[in-house]
Amino acid sequence: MRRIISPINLREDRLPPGQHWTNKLHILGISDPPDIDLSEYRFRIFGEVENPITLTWDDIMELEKVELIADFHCVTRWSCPDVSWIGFHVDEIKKLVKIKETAKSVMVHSLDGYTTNVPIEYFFDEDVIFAYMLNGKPIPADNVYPLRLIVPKLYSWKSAKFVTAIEFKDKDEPGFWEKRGYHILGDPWKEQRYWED
Ligand SMILES: Nc1nc2c(c(=O)[nH]1)N[C@H]1C(S)=C(S)[C@@H](COP(=O)(O)O)O[C@H]1N2
Ligand SMILES: [Mo]
Repeated sequence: MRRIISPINLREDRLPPGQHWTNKLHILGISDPPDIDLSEYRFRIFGEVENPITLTWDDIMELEKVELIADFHCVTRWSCPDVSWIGFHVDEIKKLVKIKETAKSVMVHSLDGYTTNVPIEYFFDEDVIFAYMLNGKPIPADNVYPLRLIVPKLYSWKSAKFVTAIEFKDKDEPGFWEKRGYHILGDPWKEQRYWED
C-alpha cells in the first residue's frame, strides 16, 4: 500500500501557533454518528462535473488504498501527531468524473447535515484522502463512519466525517461552521480560526 506522509509533519514549525499536543482525537461533532447500513450507503459526486456519479460501498472498496500519516489540528487548540488513516486518494475522483474548468471549490456534504467548503487547490493536494480506517482499525463510528475527508493542511473542521456527497461549485461558499463564524479557509499556521482573525 502506498504511504503518504503529510508535508505538514516535516515542517520546522510543526506545531502551529496557539496549539498544544495531545495524544488522542477528541470526538467533536454536531450530532451522534449516524446509524447506516453499508449496503445502503451512497457517495455522490455532482455539481460542476460532466458526468455526475454515485458510488456504492463496494465501489469505494475497489479504489486503490493508501495510508496517510498526518498531524490533526483542531481549532479548539489541540493537535494530535501522526494520525494514521487508510482510504483512497482524491486523485481517484479525477478518474471517475470529468471536472469542469468552472469548478473552483468543493462543498462536502455529510449524513448529519454538516457541510464544509474546501477550495479546489486545497482539495486536490498530495495529502488529501477519503478515509475509512483510523489507526489500523476499521470504520470507528465516532471519528469516521463510514467515510471521512482528511485535509491535513487546514483546521480539522474541514475534515468532514460521515461524508455522503461532494459538490463541485463555481465559487467558494461557506459551509456549516463557516456560516457561523469560522474562517472561510482555516490555515492553522496563519491562525485563521474565526472571521475576525
Ligand atoms: N460530519 C461532521 N464532520 C465533522 C464535524 C461534524 O460536526 N460533523 N465536526 C468537525 C470538527 S469541528 C472537528 S474538530 C472534527 C473532529 O474530528 P474527531 O471527532 O475525529 O476528532 O470533525 C469535523 N468534522
Ligand atoms: Mo472543531
